[in-house]
Amino acid sequence: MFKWLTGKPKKESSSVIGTAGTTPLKHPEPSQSKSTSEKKGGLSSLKSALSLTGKSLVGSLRGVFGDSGTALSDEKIDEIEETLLRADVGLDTAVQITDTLRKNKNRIQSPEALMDFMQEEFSQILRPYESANTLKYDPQALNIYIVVGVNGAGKTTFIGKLAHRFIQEGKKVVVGAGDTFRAAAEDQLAIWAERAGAELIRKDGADPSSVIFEAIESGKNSQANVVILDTAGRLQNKYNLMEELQKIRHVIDKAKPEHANVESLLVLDATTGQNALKQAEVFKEIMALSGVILTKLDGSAKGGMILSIAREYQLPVKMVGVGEGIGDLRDFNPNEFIDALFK
Ligand SMILES: Nc1nc2c(ncn2[C@@H]2O[C@H](COP(=O)(O)OP(=O)(O)OP(=O)(O)O)[C@@H](O)[C@H]2O)c(=O)[nH]1
Ligand SMILES: [Mg+2]
Repeated sequence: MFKWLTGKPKKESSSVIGTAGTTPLKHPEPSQSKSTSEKKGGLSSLKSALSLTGKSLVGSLRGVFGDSGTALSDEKIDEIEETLLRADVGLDTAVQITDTLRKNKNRIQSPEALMDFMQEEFSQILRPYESANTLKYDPQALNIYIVVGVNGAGKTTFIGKLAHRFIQEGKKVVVGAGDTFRAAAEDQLAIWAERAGAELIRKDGADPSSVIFEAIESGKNSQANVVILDTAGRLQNKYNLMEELQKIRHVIDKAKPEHANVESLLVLDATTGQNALKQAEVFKEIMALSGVILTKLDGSAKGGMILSIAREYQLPVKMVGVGEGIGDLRDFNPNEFIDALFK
């Protein structure tokens, strides 16, 4: 999916460096439908979003195990590895889990024991990131969130949801339309900003850095609590992307006030599986990331990638998108994730 060019970057920036896989390249207006949380109530939507993953993973693992009292053969352990891969647990992580399983196979005599083992393995992988899983917010500072990711991943939608959440909490929010490559992107953010009640800074067709500079200036002048910055996901190649993001980071460092909390958030589309993991690798190489926002978990049976994001890329998942509505954003909590999968 990523077709990196190694040569000199081209000026023209309309082509796509990567897309979020199966997501059609449309730029819709924010969904007017009620959010999943409004329909189903509270935290249950993380659980319902993950129910596809949980059902398929737990169902398949039980199926592979067969009857209680039988021992786990090497063939069965291979099948378990395949089951993990199908749930989008990356290869290295799946191999690590099944290697441990092989060493412990004598004490695992029932499907229940296998589930307990899996839960323990999953929580060991996610535990080191537990404290990093919350989105950092400093009430004494200007909180600046820069949102990056390939096109279609869900950046603009996430920004709308995050702005809404902060505004619901009584915070003052500025959003900066740093994706200046196409007017529709700015229009889309404008609709979200209006719905959320955030101030919008846009300068159609201008250099993204100048928009970002102005958004931070505006945040400082109006004593806002939060500035959220949208960026383009469709740069020509890795070199362009790196140049652009470095420029943006430089501007943020110059413009930010003395007391600032700056977080770089990578948005990944859960439905794109291994392709999203590849994107994590590339963006991590390009810039320091604070964590991942995993979107479209509502439409995916592939929540297993959360494990690989943590273990292979040492990135905490901070929040998850569970629908297209403005309220469809959840904090990510490792224990809740494991509960949703196995209970
Ligand atoms: N089901 C579902 N759809 C989502 C979620 N988040 C975003 N989407 C949809 O994904 C599509 C792309 O979202 P955008 O927010 O435009 O993605 P983007 O990363 O800003 O894309 P570019 O501006 O092209 O770089 C839209 O149709 C959104 O409604 C989610 O959590 N669940
Ligand atoms: Mg966008």
